[in-house]
Amino acid sequence: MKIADARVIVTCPGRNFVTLKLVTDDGVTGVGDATLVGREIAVASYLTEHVVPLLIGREADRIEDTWQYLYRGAYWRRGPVTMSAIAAVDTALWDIKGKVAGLPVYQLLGGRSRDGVTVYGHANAPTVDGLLAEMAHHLDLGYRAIRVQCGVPGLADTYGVTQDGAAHEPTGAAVPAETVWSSERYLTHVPSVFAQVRSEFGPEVKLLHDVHHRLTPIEAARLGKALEPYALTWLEDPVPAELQEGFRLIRQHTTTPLAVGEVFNTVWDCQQLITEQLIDYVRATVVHAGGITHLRRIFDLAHLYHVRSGSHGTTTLSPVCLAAALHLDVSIPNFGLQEYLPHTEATDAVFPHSYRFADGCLHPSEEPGLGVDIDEELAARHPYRPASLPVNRLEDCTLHNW
Ligand code: CS2
Ligand code: MG
Repeated sequence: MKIADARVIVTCPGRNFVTLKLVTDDGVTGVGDATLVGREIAVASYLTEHVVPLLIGREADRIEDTWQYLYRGAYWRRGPVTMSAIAAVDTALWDIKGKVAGLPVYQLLGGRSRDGVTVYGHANAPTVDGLLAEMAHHLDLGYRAIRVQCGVPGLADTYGVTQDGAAHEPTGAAVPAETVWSSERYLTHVPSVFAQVRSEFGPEVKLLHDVHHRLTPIEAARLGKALEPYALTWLEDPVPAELQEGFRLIRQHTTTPLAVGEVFNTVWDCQQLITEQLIDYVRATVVHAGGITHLRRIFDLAHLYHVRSGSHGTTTLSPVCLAAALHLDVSIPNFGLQEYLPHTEATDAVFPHSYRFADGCLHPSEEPGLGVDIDEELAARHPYRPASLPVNRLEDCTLHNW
């Protein structure tokens, strides 16, 4: 069974998505997400110009060989563009293999290790009162784990916070919006937010917080320590992770669990973090970490060091990525949590899928393959619109991490 056709589909049903659709000479299809928000066209052209010509005529069942062929064969390895392109091919080939086998992909990955995939949602608001209302709303929806983000007095914008509590996924204009940040104001305010959330909702609900790469290791150590009384499930991306050893300083000062990795592309980005047990959750996900094949490798290494999965799952990743992630989430031994922000109706219409949310869990599809597809006709009605993530500056205009 050979790959006979490969189509790169760019669509924007509310936000931009890049999808690869493979078709075999037997007419079996497979889909893979290749969305890299703010750099979508770079991946689309990498696929169209450099990968698709190599796929036509290849054996569709040789997933590992194709992965190695695209990774080693590129000579220029790693990086978000290359690994998102490889991820799309890998994911589509697993979809095909599941359909040919007549099994949902999680059965090919070793079957179920749990009944459902516990997810976390986002509660956010400019004020603590608004946040408490959003928390109550998410508990009513059935979430047992909730990420908490709140406005900071003195800052007009804060990562993860919208005026109406909607999900904070700010890809606006083609030219990035600019926000202003102060770590001092933030560090002063955040512990009091968690004090109020815990006193309002008690010890049961799992609480998470995303620092979004904005602190230095010693500032992160201070925050982690100040949050210890509130028993967070994780503190996410406390510092940029290029300097993996930077986490040693955080570990020296706090027992607050750490989660990192949504921007990781290969196991090399987190090898030291995992083998030195400097983190507790790795947040890499299918589309940016080389697909199901490579993400499983990352989780297998993590498992040896008591590190659990906590895959990225915002609406900047398509339903194809989420569907694929759920097959890994339900089968790996070291599952922790899966991020889940519902996509819009327009997006769900373009990407019909059969995973479902119930009682705080997502349940992967039982259909053969991944259980998701793309409606190409509908996708074509939503042309691409350039959109960038914001840029962040300190109060003295110094360029900082968004
Ligand atoms: C965030 C993301 O959900 C998260 O953990 O870090 O929303 C991130 O900001 C966006 O996906 C960037 O595209
Ligand atoms: Mg994050």
